[in-house]
Amino acid sequence: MADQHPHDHDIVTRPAIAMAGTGCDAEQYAALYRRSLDDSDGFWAEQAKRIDWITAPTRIANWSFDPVDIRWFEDGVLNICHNAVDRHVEAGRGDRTALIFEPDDPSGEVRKISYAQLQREVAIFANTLKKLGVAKGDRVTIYMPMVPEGAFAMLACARIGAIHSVIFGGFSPDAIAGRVEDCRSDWIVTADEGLRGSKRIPLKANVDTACDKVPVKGVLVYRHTGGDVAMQEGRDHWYHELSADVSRDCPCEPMQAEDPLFILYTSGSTGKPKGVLHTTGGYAVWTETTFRYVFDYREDEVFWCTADIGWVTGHSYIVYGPLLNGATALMFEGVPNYPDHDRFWQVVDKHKVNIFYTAPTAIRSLMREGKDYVTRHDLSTLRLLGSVGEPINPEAWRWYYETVGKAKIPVVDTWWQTETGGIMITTLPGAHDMKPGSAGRAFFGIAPQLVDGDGKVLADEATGGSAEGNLCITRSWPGQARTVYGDHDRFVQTYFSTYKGKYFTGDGCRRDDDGYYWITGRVDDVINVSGHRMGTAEVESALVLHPKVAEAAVVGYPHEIKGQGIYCYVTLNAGDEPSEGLEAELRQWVRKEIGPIATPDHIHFTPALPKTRSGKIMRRILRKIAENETGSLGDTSTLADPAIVETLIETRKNR
Ligand code: 6R9
Repeated sequence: MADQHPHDHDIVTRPAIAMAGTGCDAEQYAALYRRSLDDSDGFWAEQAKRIDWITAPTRIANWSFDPVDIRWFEDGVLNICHNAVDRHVEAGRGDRTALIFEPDDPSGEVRKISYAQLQREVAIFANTLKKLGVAKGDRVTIYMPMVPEGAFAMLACARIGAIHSVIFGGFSPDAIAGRVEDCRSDWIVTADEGLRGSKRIPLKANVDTACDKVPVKGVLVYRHTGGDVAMQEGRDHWYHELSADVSRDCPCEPMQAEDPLFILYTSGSTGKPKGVLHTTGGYAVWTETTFRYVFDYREDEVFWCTADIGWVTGHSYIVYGPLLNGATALMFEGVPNYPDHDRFWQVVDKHKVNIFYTAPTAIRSLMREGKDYVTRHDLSTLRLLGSVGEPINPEAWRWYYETVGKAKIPVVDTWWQTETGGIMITTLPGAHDMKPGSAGRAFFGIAPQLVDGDGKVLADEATGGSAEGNLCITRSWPGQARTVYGDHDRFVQTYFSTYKGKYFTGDGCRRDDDGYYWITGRVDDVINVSGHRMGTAEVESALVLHPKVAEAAVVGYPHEIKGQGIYCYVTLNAGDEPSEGLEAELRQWVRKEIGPIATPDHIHFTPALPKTRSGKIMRRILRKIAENETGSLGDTSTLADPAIVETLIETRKNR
């Protein structure tokens, strides 16, 4: 009872919901959770039965966190595309809508793609990739706008056993080049342009710039806006031309459960982004099962996850999770505030959305515009709301619950990561009361543990009780990432070396007496800006590439809308002077190097950075100054030059 917190008892009783869907009630949760830990193999063998296997697995879990070697269902053979697409058609459900496409322009053409059409489109896409020369095991980079063809491309790769690496359409040419090079991808699938909030995004032009640095064998270009693009003879192909005469039949390649499915780059606390690798069988079981239980899906419902397919949330809950369940998923090309701040709610009514899954940053930015944008819409089809990507502050939670959900429908706050493949901590809509600001309880098979800096166990499911510490997971689950592509040592170092034998999430967390987890944010040098995960080191590397910058230190600070903002301390080379012009230039510079999501909020020029005598930048102090909490700087005795701190406080930006 030592670590009780005032919010622990803010309970919102779950609205009574009839268990008509795929979810479970409180009693079932308790029994299933118990079994998932006590008889893990039995539990997962049973969940895996909802997947169509070419050869059913007999070995279920086979993993070790020391040394790190993770395998699930390893003698099973399957194809995830068959499971997400074909089997629904074979079961006579081909007429059911798989994807609804809502374009950026509200008066543009809506597309409804049935499972039968999806099967045809994916087969054609797969044959087009083959025609280009793509073979099993090849890495295919996908840099697409939010259009169904992005999902077709992913599923087509899965169908033929190629490994997809999707890059968010907001990333820069340099970011593309780095990722293409890292996984040695010979092929890129892109579109002429993307469209967001009526702005055109030059996707193909960005790919061209990337390919000047890192050449590839082939670029497949989907014509979306019809904008002008340059096509390079021999390398670039229009999708509509290359696909025109391919066969409509394409068999699904039998894959071993542990064959790679995709690589997704994500930020860590140091250096360049890591290519997190997910494999086939475990990821299929995990996304199928989490979607099923967390969203309590019912036949014919429309599920809308507002993420981009360039992030893991889009992979798991626009494409794989919903389609594995035979659900109808909405894909939205646009942004929440175009043409106006009620676009989300307009789309909910237009497509009769039942389950809506978005990020706290979107909720906060819409909340700021006032309730009227929400209340002028009916929203009566909504049955469940979800949140993901960052901690949701209780105020935003209440607005979401009361204003959008009319205090009648449950909210699930789902904690998970690129590395976890799917949802790990959440309440289940038919099983649990909610606590605004808490992600909730451990999902089936998940064993969270809170440890202190020395690795001492403070609380877990076995000990119970409340404590705050660093969040580890002590046993593997099917959707866990298996490695960092091409660099298993880095995988081991990053996730399994801080606390030997445990997976360390990088997040701080509190557990309360009711077994609810409250994520407190990252404890490493990773920041979360509008739900986009970014390493401060990435922004620093971009800054020091500028010829006038000598050194840079980047920290996050609380930002009302974005969750965290980007605060950069910059020292210039001798002879270069700070100016407003240079400040603007550096902002542009980072945008260009990484992408618009990394645009610094504040650039603070300083003659020097506070360092220890051994030369380590004291980030703790820089964070405090950026947070405007200069009254509590803590111990500054190890500083080489304490005077610099006074200067920084006087000249700080975020007042
Ligand atoms: C799915 C996704 C992972 C990091 C994670 C944590 C933060 C995600 C959260 C949350 C509090 C939630 N995070 N969901 N924090 N409550 N419901 O976002 O993956 O982009 O890899 O980010 O996001 O800090 O460690 P990813």
